[in-house]
Amino acid sequence: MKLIGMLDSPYVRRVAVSLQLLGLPFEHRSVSVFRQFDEFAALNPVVKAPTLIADDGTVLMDSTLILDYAEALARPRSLMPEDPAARARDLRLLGLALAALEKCVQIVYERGLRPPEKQHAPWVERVTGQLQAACGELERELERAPLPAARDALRQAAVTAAVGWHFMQQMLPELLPAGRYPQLAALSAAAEALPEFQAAPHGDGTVQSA
Ligand SMILES: N[C@@H](CCC(=O)N[C@@H](CS)C(=O)NCC(=O)O)C(=O)O
Repeated sequence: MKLIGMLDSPYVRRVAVSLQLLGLPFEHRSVSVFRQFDEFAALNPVVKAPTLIADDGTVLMDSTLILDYAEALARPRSLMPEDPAARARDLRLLGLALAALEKCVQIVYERGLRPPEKQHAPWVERVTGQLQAACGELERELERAPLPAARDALRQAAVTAAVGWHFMQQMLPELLPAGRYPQLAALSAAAEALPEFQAAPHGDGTVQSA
């Protein structure tokens, strides 16, 4: 199967790291949704990263849906807990991490894609508050019970929180001072040292399988 999209997208990166952890071989093509719009559109006319082209040619998009498919392929290997209570907690953590990422990307697009005179301060303020609320909740959850960051115990919630924190620190460090979020910073540092993260570094490179 083929994973399309750049590793500067946290959504592409969480899929790239997860496919490796699940033991699923894939080819990565680093195509930009902005600079290579036409090339991307030839693979997926909707131009959403990540896009996954399955071995039978099915074109999937949205990282969470792609990971659902990957989990089905990898069974019995999984990055999600089976136990309903443990699963509910991981889903809560995932919801918080994905909400934070959505808000971060909204701010990045507002700043990067809109001309300054068309930026709407009340909207940016609202989204910034939501971003900080999601990271604050996530930090409190990790204080209460940290997520294991050891390679063999790593779950999807940890992959996404770690990829997400690293991305947010690259993009909006001034809105999320690392000292205020020590649990997230520690999880991210431990995860970034793992081979599957190092094989898929944030940026414009291609996954070098771990
Ligand atoms: N909920 C989606 C978000 C994906 C997303 O927004 N990807 C961005 C790149 S970071 C993208 O495709 N942007 C181009 C666009 O939306 O037009 C997911 O989890 O995959």
